[in-house]
Amino acid sequence: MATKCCLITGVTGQDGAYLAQLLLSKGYQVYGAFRRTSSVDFWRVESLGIAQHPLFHLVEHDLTDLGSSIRLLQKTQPDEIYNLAAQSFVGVSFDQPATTAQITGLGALNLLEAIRIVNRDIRFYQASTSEMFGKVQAVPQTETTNFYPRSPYGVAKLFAHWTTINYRESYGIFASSGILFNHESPLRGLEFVTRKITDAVARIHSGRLDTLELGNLDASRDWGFAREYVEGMWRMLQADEPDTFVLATNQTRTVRDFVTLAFRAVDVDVDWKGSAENEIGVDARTGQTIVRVNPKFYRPAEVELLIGDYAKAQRVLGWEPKTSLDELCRMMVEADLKRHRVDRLVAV
Ligand code: NDP
Ligand code: GDR
Repeated sequence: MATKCCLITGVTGQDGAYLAQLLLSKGYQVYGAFRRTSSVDFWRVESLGIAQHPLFHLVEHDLTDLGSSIRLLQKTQPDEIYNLAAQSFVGVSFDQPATTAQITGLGALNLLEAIRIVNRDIRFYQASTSEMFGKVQAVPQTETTNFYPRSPYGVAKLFAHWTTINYRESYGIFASSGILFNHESPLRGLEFVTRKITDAVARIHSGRLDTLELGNLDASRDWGFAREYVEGMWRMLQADEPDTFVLATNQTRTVRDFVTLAFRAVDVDVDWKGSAENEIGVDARTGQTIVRVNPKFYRPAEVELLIGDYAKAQRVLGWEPKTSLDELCRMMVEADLKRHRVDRLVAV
């Protein structure tokens, strides 16, 4: 069988790096698209050891430019496209709603238009999100739960999600949408809450930081391991039919729980005191305040509770999550300790 060729947008991001590694291991020719900036950073693909792989090619692409998408498809002639590029930080989307709509919403439309124009046989994966569920309509959330996005990011992703379904139904394009719940890893960006926490734990542990400041500690998320989720993306494009699938763990924990877990990985127990804006986390042994709420990290509208039902993905794709949140959190703390040159994890 001829070597398959794929195009991954957002290859410099967390999922892009893991997916590129997975598809290279399956023998794919991988084109990784990145956007031009004055100082592009390929640290993730470098840390996975794939930057120099003979089947890995980096290509410049502006997601907001239809012409750029058309030329990219003509040049790379992929069998599969994974659209992972986005302005993906929910918090920033409140300050940059129009930019978010252009990249995260219209970017997907541009790629689908390019497929329609260049080659309708290309299979397309859209990185949809549990943020589209937003204000809780039902728990756990499934492929049929009503959407109620609570941020410009969620609204833009919902546009891209329905556009994907529309191109599937209108033009017969194999366009699938993965509604992925939060997934994390040592490659997660520092602005997202899990990595912000594990990085701070490593810095507090090595004496380089006194206190971790966070926003809403009550938000509950369904957190899984990113490496397992990119496998689910690939399986969606190998299925017999294009469709929509939830990938999740069916477990939910608060931000506060994640902080407690992360400190436990360095043998620190956190006592929680006070409430709302005055809540603090104290090192149970030393009495030192190590966590504080800072309302500047609150969002204008919050998604309070996410928990996903992945039964359809399990049934149709044979996909299921394997890594527990305890294991994931420990893996992330360990990686951050290493980065901060503290190489010994205190036994729990
Ligand atoms: P990241 O934020 O780590 O990566 C986003 C990628 O998009 C980066 O490569 C970034 O490039 C690129 N990008 C941003 N703006 C543009 C642009 N204008 N043109 C081209 N590329 C651009 O996200 P993740 O890897 O975590 O997520 C991958 C996708 O999955 C995203 O679409 C995200 O919204 C979605 N998603 C993520 C979930 C998660 O929990 N991780 C859950 C559900 C959906 P640069 O490096 O230059 O910034
Ligand atoms: P989210 O992830 O918004 O779910 O989007 P994030 O880690 O940013 O926030 C999760 C929850 O933690 C609360 N929170 C804080 N968040 C951040 N970033 N910083 C803080 O200091 C802080 N304090 C509390 C947030 O309010 C929120 O409730 C992620 C992204 O990867 C999206 O691209 C993806 O679509 C969704 O996950 C599923």
